[in-house]
Amino acid sequence: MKNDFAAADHLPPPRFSKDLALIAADSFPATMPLGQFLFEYLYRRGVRHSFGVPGDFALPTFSWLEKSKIQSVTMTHEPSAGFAADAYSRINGIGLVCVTYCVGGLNVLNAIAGAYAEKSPVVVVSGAPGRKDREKDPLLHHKVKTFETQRRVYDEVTVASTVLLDEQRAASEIVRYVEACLRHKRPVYIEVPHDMVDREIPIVGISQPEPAKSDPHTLRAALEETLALIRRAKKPVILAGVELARYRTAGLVLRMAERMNIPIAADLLSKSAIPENHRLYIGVYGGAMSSDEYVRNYVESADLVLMLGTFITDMSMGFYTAKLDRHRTVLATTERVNVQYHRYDSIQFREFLEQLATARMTPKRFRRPSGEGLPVPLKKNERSQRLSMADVFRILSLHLDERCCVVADIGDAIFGAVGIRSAHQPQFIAPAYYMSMGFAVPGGIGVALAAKRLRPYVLVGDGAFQMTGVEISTAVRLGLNPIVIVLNNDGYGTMRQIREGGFNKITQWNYSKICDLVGGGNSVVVSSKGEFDSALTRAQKSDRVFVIELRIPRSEVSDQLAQIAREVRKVRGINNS
Ligand SMILES: Cc1ncc(C[n+]2csc(CCOP(=O)(O)OP(=O)(O)O)c2C)c(N)n1
Ligand SMILES: [Mg+2]
Repeated sequence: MKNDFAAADHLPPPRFSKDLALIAADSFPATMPLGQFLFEYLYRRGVRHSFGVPGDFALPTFSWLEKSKIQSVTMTHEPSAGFAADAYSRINGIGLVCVTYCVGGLNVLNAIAGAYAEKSPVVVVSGAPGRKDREKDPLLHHKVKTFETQRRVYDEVTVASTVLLDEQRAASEIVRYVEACLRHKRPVYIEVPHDMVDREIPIVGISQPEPAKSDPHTLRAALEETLALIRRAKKPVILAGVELARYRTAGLVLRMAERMNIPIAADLLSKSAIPENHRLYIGVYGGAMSSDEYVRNYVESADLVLMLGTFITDMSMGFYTAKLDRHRTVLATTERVNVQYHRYDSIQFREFLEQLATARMTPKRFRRPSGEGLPVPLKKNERSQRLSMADVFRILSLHLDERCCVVADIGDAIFGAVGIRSAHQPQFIAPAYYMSMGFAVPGGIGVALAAKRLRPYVLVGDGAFQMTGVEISTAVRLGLNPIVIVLNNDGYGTMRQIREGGFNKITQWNYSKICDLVGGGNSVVVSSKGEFDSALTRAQKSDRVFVIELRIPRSEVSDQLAQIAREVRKVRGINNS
């Protein structure tokens, strides 16, 4: 199944090669300096950029990085390096963060925790005190409790963590950890003591990754039960999940949907995993946070919901307002397959999808109402009107096409983005489950480096911008051209919706001055629909960083945020009057 991109031709193929000869032990010299092998192996597995900040314990490692074919990008602050690497990995198939011990490693921890939660394959390489330094347990700078502290902390946010203290095992450890990252689509941690990185290590003990296989009986039983349900269903729907993007299996699901003529909805995490201009795509489902009533009604009245690769999270399911009862659902993920009340383990997700995609089935009756969900063009007499949040997403949608990637931060930037719908197929990337603020500006840098043909459209609230917005400086230095849309509603709008308080106040910045500060890019301040529309046209013509500050009244929120906030207040018993 090497060609599932032909159908879902909207993400570049993962850069990591499936050609195992490239990573066979005999394709390397018999010995290599550890640092050289580390970055050569990562390069052969598809890493082209590294994001980080150096420090003295990491300098020898950074020197090897600089000599390698991987481009090292120094960021303003480690959290940004983590967010950039996370966004990069989602598109590229693998990414890399290089930092120094504890002050760097612990600084980037939150972003890596997000990558773990949302299944983004990031390799974290941290410089560290030397093997010799550790002998008498001295008080070295950057040490917290013991020399093991950072690795132990990382155990919680990675699938595997190691300290390379043994020359004999270093090569096989590197291979094992990088392969684990690729297999599980989750971060791994490799700590490199500064006195190890120049040592010659034998390139031995490298075993090829074995493709996992389903148990054939379990697979057959799960398929038979699923296919029987599909055959009986009069109104089935597919709820495409985020794992389809991570495991590059959206093409298989599209093939299945097309053969069976079954409509497809996405959720907030998987938005854009299925091309949104596909004839079977109906919109984003998330209970009360759905993109529109049509998709909400369709999914809730379906007699079978095929959830494929779906993470069922509180926010993406509209804070417990989604209606997806087990008696009318199949939930298949990389971890298990649940068919109604039955659970099947030992099934490979891809094999399950491959078999569904080729199973015989009479096509269902479905036809999407034409023009449903598409944005209404901007009329002349509206242009002088003030922007509402719904208009922000509507006008943006009118400008988006397949060369755009919307990168949304937390706040109304992400909730309102549920309503983005274009006649074309832009990409969408956001930390929609872990929901850490500060993701989008650095994330835009990761996107731009991972896929040159995509221009990032960064949507960021004023609060989130104050966390990592200065990262625009890196975009200017690298000659990238993200369009950064700052939704300035004077503070923490999302929090205000849930609970009012002085703690939601932040300093009003003059956001458009950021270009003066960092020495590049253009900026503009807008508050009407026409001004926003014209600013987007100007930004699209410019090949530089372009910052658009949107002045939004404090009272303006998207319908999706209003709904979510109402549910959160209800569940938590908050009276916000
Ligand atoms: C790192 C981090 N800190 C705190 C929060 C909690 N939080 C969620 S939304 C929000 C306010 C966001 O403000 P802003 O970026 O201005 O967006 P708005 O809600 O106004 O649209 C806060 C503080 C978070 N999600 N992440
Ligand atoms: Mg705000």
